[in-house]
Amino acid sequence: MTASASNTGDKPFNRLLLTGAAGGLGQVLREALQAHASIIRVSDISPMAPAAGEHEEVVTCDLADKAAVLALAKDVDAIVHLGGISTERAFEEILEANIRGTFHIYEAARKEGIKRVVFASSNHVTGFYPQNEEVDAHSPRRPDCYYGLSKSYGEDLATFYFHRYGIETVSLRIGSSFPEPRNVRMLSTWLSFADLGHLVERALLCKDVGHTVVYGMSANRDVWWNNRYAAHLGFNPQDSSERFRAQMEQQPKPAADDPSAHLQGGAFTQAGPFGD
Ligand code: NAI
Ligand code: 15L
Repeated sequence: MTASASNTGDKPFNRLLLTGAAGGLGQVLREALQAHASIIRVSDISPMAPAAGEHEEVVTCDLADKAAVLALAKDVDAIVHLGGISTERAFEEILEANIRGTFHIYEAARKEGIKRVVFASSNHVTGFYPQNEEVDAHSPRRPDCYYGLSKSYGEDLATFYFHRYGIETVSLRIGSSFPEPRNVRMLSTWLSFADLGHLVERALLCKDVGHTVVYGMSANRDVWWNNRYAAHLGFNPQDSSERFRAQMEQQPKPAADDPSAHLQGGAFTQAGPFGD
């Protein structure tokens, strides 16, 4: 277990840092992480709502600000890094929040002696695979946009900081984590909030992960990803998108050449260009 040497409580960690805590998944994990740490330091560039709970510390921080991120990680035992831009945008925006921001997180981990990071990567690291091809953590990456490239770089940072400094990471290539799937594509990519909570728990508590890459998906009927190289995590999703199938299949079908119908990354594969 990656626990604080100074932790004397009955929870595995004394203090966890959660970035992106004001976002959709941040809100979910603020609640779910309570079981694992005495204090959660919840951080975002945006205002936090609801305000700090009893076992939370709220710190407003721009991930692009290196000094601020170093201060943010003080006295932290592990980091769940969700913060950043979560869809496709112009490269310059992605550069600041995601590329520099994730570098700052790893530098802060190095300087503060933090040995475990859970990194919210994305299925868009491999978005240019066709939907009829099975992909696993060893498949060559095919990022489908600047956003996907930034997540791919985040995974490279994780590998480097493990080999160079012994900082372990579980990179979660999250599919589509929302209360419910929103379209037919998400019947394959959906990750329920309950399964997300379980996945993050395994990513924090599992021993000897080195740098493990795992796809974040529920136990859906038709999946494109195989987690054979992450079996040691013990991630055992319980939900399935199947109960939403009839409802999703009532939506108008995308045209045959629409990327949502044949590429794993769907619409992300066609975003941009920006600023022409
Ligand atoms: P979100 O967009 O709701 O939350 C991201 C949070 O990061 C926001 O609250 C935003 O204010 C914050 N942020 C953006 N730029 C920042 C900066 N410069 N400094 C500090 N904070 C900044 O996204 P969501 O859905 O909660 O996703 C969380 C993470 O999981 C993201 O990294 C996203 O890329 C990743 N992910 C999410 C998926 C999903 O289906 N929800 C799928 C794949 C990956
Ligand atoms: C992501 O990486 C995004 O953060 C999220 O908003 C979804 O669009 C998801 O991928 C997806 O592929 O559905």
